[in-house]
Amino acid sequence: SQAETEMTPTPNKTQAPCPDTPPNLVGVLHVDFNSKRNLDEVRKELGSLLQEGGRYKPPDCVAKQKVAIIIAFRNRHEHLNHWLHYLHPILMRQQLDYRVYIINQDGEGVFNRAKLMNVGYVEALKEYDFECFVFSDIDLVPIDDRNLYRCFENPRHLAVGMDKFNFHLPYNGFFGGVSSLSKKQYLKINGFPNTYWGWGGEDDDIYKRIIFRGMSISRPNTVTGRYKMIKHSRDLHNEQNPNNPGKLSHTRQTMDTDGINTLKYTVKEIVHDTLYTYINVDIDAPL
Ligand code: UD2
Ligand code: MN
Repeated sequence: SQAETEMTPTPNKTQAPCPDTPPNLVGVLHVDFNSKRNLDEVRKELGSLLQEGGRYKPPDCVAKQKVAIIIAFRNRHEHLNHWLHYLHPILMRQQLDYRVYIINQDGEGVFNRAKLMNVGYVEALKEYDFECFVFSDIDLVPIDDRNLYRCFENPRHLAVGMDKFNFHLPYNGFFGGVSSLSKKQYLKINGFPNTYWGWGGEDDDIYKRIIFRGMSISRPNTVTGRYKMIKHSRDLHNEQNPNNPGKLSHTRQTMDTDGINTLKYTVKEIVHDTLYTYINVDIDAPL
């Protein structure tokens, strides 16, 4: 009848899953930090392709994973502009359903990269059902878009070859720079430590947690895993902490009581910019 015809749903609009290998990757990229970029330029360039909050979904297929990109941040605006300019197009070509979180440490206290990453994990999950978390420094840009910002069978270390280390791993257990963990992998290690204030050690603690929980490290190959780091000096209030290396001999004991299960912080502001979600957070840092 007439009524039934009208009720018939429009032909199957369900999208197919995106292919295993994204079809539009280009491989080796040209990355250059010499020219300055400002945020408005990057907004003009990429804003129309993104949803508010620095969010993207492939338009014509269902992404393999929902990925939160989490960056610990304070006072690195020039780096942020470069990072956004280079990473958004790469992540789009990788056909991810992703969103970028800039976790800003409020105030002038001692910086704490790993604790900020924990905050990013919790806050991102309040917004969307992410299954994968990529934790990145703000100053690292991959020079090959085949280095997928996704999660794998094991926790992944993505920043395998950095220009500052002559494109080689500085040591076997190196886990710094950029890494990815699925929600399940992250919870298995009780997240990251909250107690590594200042520079150094937190990445090694995370590595140990992963090994102690019986997992291994997945890595891209040394060609795909190449990165450029924007040259910088050590920031104010992120001095190398001489107490951090010693803590590493206790990770096996401390990991159960220092992590996502003991995380405390206060969100002061959330801003949904076109290019990213900015979360300003008080993490009770010592001065
Ligand atoms: C190395 C590791 C990094 C981390 C750190 C020790 C590499 C490429 N990365 O980085 O993952 O393990 O050693 O803690 O080897 N940040 C700010 N504002 C600040 C201070 C830090 O935004 O005032 C953020 C920013 O995202 C930065 C990251 O923290 O990229 C790491 O700090 P860094 O770049 O000063 O340390 P670096 O390059 O030695
Ligand atoms: Mn750096």
